[in-house]
Amino acid sequence: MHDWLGSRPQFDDLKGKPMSRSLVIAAAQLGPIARAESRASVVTRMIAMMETAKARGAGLIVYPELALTTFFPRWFMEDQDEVDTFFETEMPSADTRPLYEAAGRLGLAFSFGYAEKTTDEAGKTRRFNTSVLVGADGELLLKYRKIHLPGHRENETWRPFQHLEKRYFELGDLGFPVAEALGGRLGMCICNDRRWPETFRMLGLQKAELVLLGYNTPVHYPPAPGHDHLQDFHNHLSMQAGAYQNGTWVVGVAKAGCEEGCDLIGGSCIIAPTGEIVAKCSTLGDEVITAECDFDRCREIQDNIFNFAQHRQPAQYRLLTED
Ligand code: CDT
Repeated sequence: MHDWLGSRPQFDDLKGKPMSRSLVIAAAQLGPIARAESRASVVTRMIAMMETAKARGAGLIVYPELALTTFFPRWFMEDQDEVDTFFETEMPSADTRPLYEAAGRLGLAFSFGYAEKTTDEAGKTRRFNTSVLVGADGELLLKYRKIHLPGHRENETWRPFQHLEKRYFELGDLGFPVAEALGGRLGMCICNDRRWPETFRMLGLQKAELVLLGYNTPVHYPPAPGHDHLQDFHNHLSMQAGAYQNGTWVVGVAKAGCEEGCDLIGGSCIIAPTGEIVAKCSTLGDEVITAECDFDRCREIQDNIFNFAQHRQPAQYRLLTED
């Protein structure tokens, strides 16, 4: 498709050439959200970041996991009605519609996470940790429900705070979908998913060119507190490896800072298919970073060192799918 590249492009050939499938992407890190902060207030913060992103030429803005509320799995709640106050039963809702309207006005696609409460065909109530990608026109382009739910189910009182995702959410039932959108091939995952190479490989096998992900990661990990100083390292290690080993852009976006007494890491960043971080947040508050992402750069990796068709040996990987 690119005459000037020849049939087997060398990396240097890309320098100085016009970029053909580029998208300016904004990562919109959110600072802490208090338990008492309303969704309307959070949406106002998100819209302010949309304006910043647009001023920097972005076509897509990416927000964190569970972006509309505080990270509620840190608390044990027996009363399901109380738990449900953190869930969305419709999207958009009266509270979130201004976000959709702002995106329409600015011509910006957007992605964010939220706690989704829904009813299936059999009338059963389902609760998921969900992310959506929405076009500027409000069209739902992609939906993902978190598969690797970390933490525990019961109240573990020895912990300084809980991590009850296994209690409040069920396993995502949509697999790891990808969509052709915004000029590229896009997939999503959510927070703990990024630590699992299988997540990125599932998306890589579908030729994803961009993976969007949000996270809420406490600095303190109660089962292994000796690893607390490694949280930022493990965050970037996982995402950079996922990007490189699958030749895909990765946009990782934190909810950061001291939220209800619990410190969350920041480090939101945009990672090139080579695994290099090309933009990174430097605060623990609301902060927008942007990078121009050329989807064609995925070829540098996907057609060469990680050309799956040429070099993968799936017959040798059977253990991966055996229970
Ligand atoms: N939100 C989320 O998945 N957080 C986890 C915390 C560590 S496991 C308790 C993460 O993987 O970052």
